[in-house]
Amino acid sequence: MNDQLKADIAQYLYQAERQGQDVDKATSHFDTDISLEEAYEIQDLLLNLMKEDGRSIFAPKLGLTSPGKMEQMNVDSPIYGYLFDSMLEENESKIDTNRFIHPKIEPEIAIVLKEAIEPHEAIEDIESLAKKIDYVLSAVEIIDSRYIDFNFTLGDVIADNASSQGAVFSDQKVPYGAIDLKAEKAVMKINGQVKAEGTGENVYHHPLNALLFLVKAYQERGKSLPPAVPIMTGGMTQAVEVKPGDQVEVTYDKLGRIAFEIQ
Ligand code: OOG
Ligand code: MG
Repeated sequence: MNDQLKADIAQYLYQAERQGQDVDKATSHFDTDISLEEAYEIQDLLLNLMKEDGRSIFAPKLGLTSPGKMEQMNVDSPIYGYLFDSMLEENESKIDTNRFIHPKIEPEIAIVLKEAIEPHEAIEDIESLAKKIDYVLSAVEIIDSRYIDFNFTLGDVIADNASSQGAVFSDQKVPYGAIDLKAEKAVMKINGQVKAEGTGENVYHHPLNALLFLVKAYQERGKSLPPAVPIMTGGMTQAVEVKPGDQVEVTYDKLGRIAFEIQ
């Protein structure tokens, strides 16, 4: 794929996001395959366009880490993308979804590192990764693919910044090691009805395995993984659609409750 096509795809996705207008997946619209490497290059171009608007990156995030979600979206690998500070929403608030096309919510476990993980550090397993962790917290991501009906290939969704558009974090920080992340359960209710539930085990068998995937992807690309920001490890359940008026409540066994109203 030539550089012009990468720039055109980034611009196509940028305009869709700015205008809140869903579009055909890039691989169909531009009649091209997108390899994983090309997809992350396009994602970088898209992030640059968003930064030129004055928006700043808040934290990286993982996606498609649960076997259930991989199956739902018909893909076979986790991915990563970025939350911008403009995407952060308050817990216990009303969330204006005007900027969204077709929001869906997913409960997540987020992990905060004590110190950066550099490209050449030897982090081979979750035991060595655990030593780098400061604390964990609950999150609810509000995703919003720019693609019609969330219909995409792996290359498409990576290029589209992993469907990022919103996130709510709990302010309850739980020391890593104080709870069993694999067993931690989230129950997601909309208007009082349970819509989805799942545990940390759904996140790549353990949220730390998901984070390890990100560490490896970053190290392969010579990037340093930042400390002190919550890194979402991916949905613990399938994503569920929300609409204005919905009251969302997600309770976790040990992590903090997250609730908000969709407007
Ligand atoms: C891609 C984003 C997936 C997650 O937690 O799995 C994601 C999508 O499903 O649109 O953020
Ligand atoms: Mg997510």
